[in-house]
Amino acid sequence: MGGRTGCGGARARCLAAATRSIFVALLSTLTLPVPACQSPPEHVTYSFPQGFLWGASVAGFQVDPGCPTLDASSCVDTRSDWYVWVTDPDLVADPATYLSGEPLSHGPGHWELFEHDYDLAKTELGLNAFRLSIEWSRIFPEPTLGVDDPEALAELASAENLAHYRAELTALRDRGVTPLVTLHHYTLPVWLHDAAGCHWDLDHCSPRGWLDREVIVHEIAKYAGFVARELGDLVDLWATQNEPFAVVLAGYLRPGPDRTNPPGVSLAFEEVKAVSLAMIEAHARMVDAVRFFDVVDADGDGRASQVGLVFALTPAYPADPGSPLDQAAAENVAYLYNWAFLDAVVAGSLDASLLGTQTPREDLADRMDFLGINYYAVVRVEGEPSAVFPALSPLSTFNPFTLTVDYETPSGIYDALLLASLRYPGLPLYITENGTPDVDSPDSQRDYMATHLAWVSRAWRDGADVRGYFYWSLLDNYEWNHGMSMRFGLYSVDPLDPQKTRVPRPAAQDYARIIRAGRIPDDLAPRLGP
Ligand code: IFM
Repeated sequence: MGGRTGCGGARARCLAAATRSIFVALLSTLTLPVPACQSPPEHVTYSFPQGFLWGASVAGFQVDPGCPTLDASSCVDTRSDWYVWVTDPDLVADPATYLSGEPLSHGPGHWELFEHDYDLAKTELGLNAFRLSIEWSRIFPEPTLGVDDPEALAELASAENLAHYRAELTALRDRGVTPLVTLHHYTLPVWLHDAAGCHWDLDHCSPRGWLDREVIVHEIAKYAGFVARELGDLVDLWATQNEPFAVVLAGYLRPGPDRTNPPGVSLAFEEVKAVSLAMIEAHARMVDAVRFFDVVDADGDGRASQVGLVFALTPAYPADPGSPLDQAAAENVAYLYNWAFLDAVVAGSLDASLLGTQTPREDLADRMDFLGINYYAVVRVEGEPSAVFPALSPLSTFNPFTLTVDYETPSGIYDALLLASLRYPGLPLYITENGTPDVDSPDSQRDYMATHLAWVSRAWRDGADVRGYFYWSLLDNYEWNHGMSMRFGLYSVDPLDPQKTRVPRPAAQDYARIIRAGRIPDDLAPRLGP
């Protein structure tokens, strides 16, 4: 196993670069002008804190379909906007949606095979935690509009699907695996979002998803509270939303080949900011609802619930570290892509117009018990002398459409953890996703995992309160608009295999060894380059 890029082989230089990056970060509104070195020092024993959560992550829409024997009517949820998005022939035919057209039946069928998957998770990998999502449209296939009383909501809920989730969560608990439940992982019920109608004609479509701000904030809080009431005896760790910024960016600002979320439109900046604000408010109201309704301490730690948000935290570096324009632009990217949203949900400091000035909002503050960080990439930024899109923000002194996204910088996970620690002291952190689709080149997934984990360990040693790591993903799954063409699984699943057999990749064995040892065994530990 080798680190992908070395840092000159000098331990002192590595440490100096890391330390410098932290202090410069602190002094410059918490962005990183200089990337930390690429490989951790060789001598470090990569260990992890006591009680560390070792997990893997999945999302319902991505893993549930494709059941070997169950009828598609129970295996596939046809009531979500994403179902419409990936199956509507006109949407699939529109090049602007970048949809693969892959049938959902090619998915790994976790809805049916969950007991088997949790056996693998426990007995083969040794996981003590697992992140899954509950699908809103499975709980409430029909509208809940105008119904606020929990007993009346219970009448509307799908008893069958609630029983299914209870069985899944019980299967985890029975195996001694702590569930972390995401309540909103991209999908909305069709009765709140007409994905096709809004893609073709946003002005006249109905319902309008995140654009119907008051409706959606109210309804998602009701849904979150209902799930917490029904399943809170099995769950203590809740994430309100997954990667809200991706919903805003790929759904409402700039859908593109990398990701399109429904409705896949490019709105005026004012409307984009309104969507972002809706998601911020939704988070706060969901937290209130979960805290109110989850009254059972499932794991006996004295707390019935801990509620956080999962965010793709992206460190930003100047393309030319010596250029003041690039440095300023990198700070602005860090603010607009990360902190503007996170400051609102963590501290209740809201900058709704993205002017760079924040106003306290009491009803948003103190709504984060932890931050889930999804780490995949860093960005490198070239600066402009003035705002490229003043109507978006005076801070847009960079072109958001031509940023260089770099997926090959494992030290970015360290920077993400340290930056979050410095900005939000005392807030527990989890890596809720980290993984690579590059699974079939020899050792790349193994290399990826060991190197990123080494940096997580290093971040912990340097003071980050990181409490768990969830690999993305347990299984090959339906990667949104890409279908099954991007595979992230520790277990491969052939989309055309009628049995959907799970076959471990070599990284699965590595992960099991790391978990068993509670550290990265020496033969797996990344080495410095020449
Ligand atoms: O598959 C996705 C997941 O749903 C959200 N985070 C990124 C993953 C890989 O693209």
